[in-house]
Amino acid sequence: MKISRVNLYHLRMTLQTPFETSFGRIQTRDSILIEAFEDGLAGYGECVADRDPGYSYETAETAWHVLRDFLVPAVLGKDLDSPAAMQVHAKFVRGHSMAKSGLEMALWDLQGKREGRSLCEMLGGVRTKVEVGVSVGIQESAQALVQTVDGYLAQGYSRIKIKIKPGRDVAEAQAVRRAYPNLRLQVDANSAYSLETASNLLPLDDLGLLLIEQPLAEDDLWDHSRLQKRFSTPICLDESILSVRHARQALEMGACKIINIKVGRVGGLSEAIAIHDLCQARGTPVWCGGMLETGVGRAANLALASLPDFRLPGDISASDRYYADDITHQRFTLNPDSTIDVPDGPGLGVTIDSTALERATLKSLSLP
Ligand code: NPQ
Ligand code: MG
Repeated sequence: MKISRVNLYHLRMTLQTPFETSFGRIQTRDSILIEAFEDGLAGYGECVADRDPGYSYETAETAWHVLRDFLVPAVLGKDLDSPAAMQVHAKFVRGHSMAKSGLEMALWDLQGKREGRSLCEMLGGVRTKVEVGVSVGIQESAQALVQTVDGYLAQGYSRIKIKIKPGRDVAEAQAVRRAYPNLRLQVDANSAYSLETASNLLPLDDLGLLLIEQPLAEDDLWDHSRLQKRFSTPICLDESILSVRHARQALEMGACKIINIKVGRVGGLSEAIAIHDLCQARGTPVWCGGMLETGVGRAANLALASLPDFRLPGDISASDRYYADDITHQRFTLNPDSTIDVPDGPGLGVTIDSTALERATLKSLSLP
């Protein structure tokens, strides 16, 4: 394929409810939509960098800069054998995974539309619907948390993840466990602990959690391996796994027993698949993480989660969990069995609602 034009849109969308994690609380979500053209056909990709560098060092502004000044110029007019071939041209850019991932996604969508194949089909997906759960932000109190969880269970979600931070951890998880003895429950600390402070989390080991996600710093595989030895609950790494190399080293070190795969964090769908394939070969389960995506990124997550080694429910909630006003015509809804259907249209299987896109756009740019 040969890309002749790329449009970038910096978006800001209002969340249904504020979302609080150990790194902060947000009411609106920024992202960048990438629109790549070949012969009048457009493909779309989502860059999940947010306004603030809380989850990772990337922000919508750094991604905009890197896309505009380096990544897009590096692929415009080049003959690309495949969407993944874009990574060869992007190799001179160190890091900036979310920026790369958004551009790669647009090429996958474009190729799928050109060939009339769904992303699920292109990636080798084996499911028409995938199991999902909901990620619940930090609430006012443990009691408020139980009430919020109650609401999501009533909507049909059968797996709950709660966000934790120091001082808002064991009591919260215990309260949810007491209220729902058989619930599939997991916690996510987003790197809020050290090896020392993580000792406070030892009571979690008695709660039958599916996993404990990213308790320690993202650049600290070694201490995660020491911590995993003290817990029988599997540790799952999110922020620490930036490539298939990190995944292999984490598994060989015993730093985790489960891996959360996010397309943006690992630099694109091709790297996400490589991590999936490694984990499948080594008997390690993976699951699809979430970044409060619009319908574009959500469609990609659903296709990715249809691969065989995605054996735990994804953080891929229905559209209405996050946005009242999404930028795709398609809205993803929860089935009664806590699944969401994998899109089967060409490419991502979504179309852009241009009036909704206009409402969400802070600025746009056309290249060249
Ligand atoms: C996680 N996601 O698994 C992330 C964290 C997260 C669904 O829990 C703006 C940008 C807000 C990135 C909120 C979920 C975010 C964000 C949470 C990432 O760790
Ligand atoms: Mg996480």
